[in-house]
Amino acid sequence: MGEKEKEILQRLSNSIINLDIEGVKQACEDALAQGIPPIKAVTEGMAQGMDIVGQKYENQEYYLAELVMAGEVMKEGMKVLEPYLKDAEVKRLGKVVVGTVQGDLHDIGKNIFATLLEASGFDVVDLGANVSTNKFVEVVRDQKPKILGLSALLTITMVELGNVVKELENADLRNQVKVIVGGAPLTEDYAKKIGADAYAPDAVAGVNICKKWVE
Ligand code: B12
Repeated sequence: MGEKEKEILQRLSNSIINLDIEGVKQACEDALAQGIPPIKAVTEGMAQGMDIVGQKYENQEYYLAELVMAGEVMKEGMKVLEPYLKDAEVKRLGKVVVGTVQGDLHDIGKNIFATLLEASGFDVVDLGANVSTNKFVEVVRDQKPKILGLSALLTITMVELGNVVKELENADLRNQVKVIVGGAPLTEDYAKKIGADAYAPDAVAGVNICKKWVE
């Protein structure tokens, strides 16, 4: 990696940490101008900053207001990068429904997953955050996606992932759809335990699993 590239990735991360909207927009534009792949600007730039914001929150250096701001700053950066993430002409790979489970408002990671899926040629139906189990079941029944992607960021909402899987079983829909789960508190073991088909530690790995499934 060149010095210039390193500097821009660092600036992307720092802009998130410093809650600097103008800085993040500028850094995203510089990343594009420098030919840094937009996905790299997300995963090795802004997402790194978001991790540090999380640590600062844990250490009580940052409070809820800073968390909210960091989320907003990342969204502004995503707005700059998104057109370029979606630009590529790619073959269509099928439908994926995504959403964050009930009681959980975290949607930044889920949005990145959705954006990367679209960039890879999937048709994404994004149900947003705080999505009820019934809603997921209904949409799987009506829209018949190949894949359902569920996100949970809180230890108290992780259980909802298992509830969705169970309700899909009860509705006789479980064998029609692959279920992939993601979000910071999850583990491979947990995903297995609740009967999901896969877990991914990050959005890129998640998209790669989805691609394998439809090959
Ligand atoms: C930003 C943020 C918020 C923002 C969310 C804004 C938004 N629109 O999303 C706001 C301020 C709203 C918020 C609120 C709260 N938050 Co908060 N938040 C965060 C923070 C700092 C970053 C999360 C984030 O966006 N990370 C960046 C993205 C890119 O990472 P990610 O979500 O993990 O996603 C990646 C992967 O996990 C994966 N992925 C995610 N989903 C999926 C899905 C699939 C299918 C796949 C394949 C992959 C995948 O791909 C992504 C990219 O690679 C985290 C700390 C942290 N480091 O995680 C705390 C954190 C998650 N929050 C926490 C808490 C406690 C809360 C609150 C309860 C605070 C409060 N006291 O009110 C509330 C709960 C609100 C609610 N009901 O949901 C705790 C959770 C602790 C726990 N174990 O349960 C954390 C861990 C902070 C901490 N260390 O204490 N939060």
